[in-house]
Amino acid sequence: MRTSLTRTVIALAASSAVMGLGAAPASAENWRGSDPAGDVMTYTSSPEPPPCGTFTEGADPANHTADLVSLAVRHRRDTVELSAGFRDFTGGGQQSLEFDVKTDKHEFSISLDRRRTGAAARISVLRPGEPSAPDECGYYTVMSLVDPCRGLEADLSPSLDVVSVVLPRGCLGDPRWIRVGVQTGRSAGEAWSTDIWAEPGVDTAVYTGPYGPRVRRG
Ligand SMILES: [Ca+2]
Repeated sequence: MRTSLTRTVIALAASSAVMGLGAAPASAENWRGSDPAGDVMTYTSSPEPPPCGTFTEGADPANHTADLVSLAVRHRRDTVELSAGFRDFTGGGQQSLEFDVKTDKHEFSISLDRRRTGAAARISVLRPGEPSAPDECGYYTVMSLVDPCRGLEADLSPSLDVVSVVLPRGCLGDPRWIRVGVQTGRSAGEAWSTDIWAEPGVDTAVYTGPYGPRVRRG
């Protein structure tokens, strides 16, 4: 189960700073993929009945602000640029966004966390560990190491409905190629709204990814 709860655990690991596959055709240095509009899912949890409570999943096609519509990757000589396009990124509210990056060496997660009270976002490069075995309720946890990355920058542009990050290739171990996925979560009252970029027909109920094709260094 890939839920906001799981991703929240990752965010907490990042904030503490102490905790710590598949082939695809080669492609050029730039790649851009689309994601359907109107496919935001909403999750609500209740503690009843114990011990696992109730977890309710629903569709929220009218949600604009958590609706990913594009993913773009530029793998340049010295930097990697990742951009996520939203249906409408205006408005405030707590929101998280993660670019999942698989390279020829490692997997990374570039995490942005915008607090409820401001537009500024915390941004981190994480190296996720293996998920724990699911507990009796099906939940698992993931410990992620925070990788220092000097030069990591993020740009949240509500007027363009785009969130982008730029980072030196060295922060990803100077990879020969990268594959990228993206997901976002946003608070919506008592619920948590999420969207995961995916090609049509691709299952998103996995721990990491799905990923786009390999994008080699330009
Ligand atoms: Ca979408």
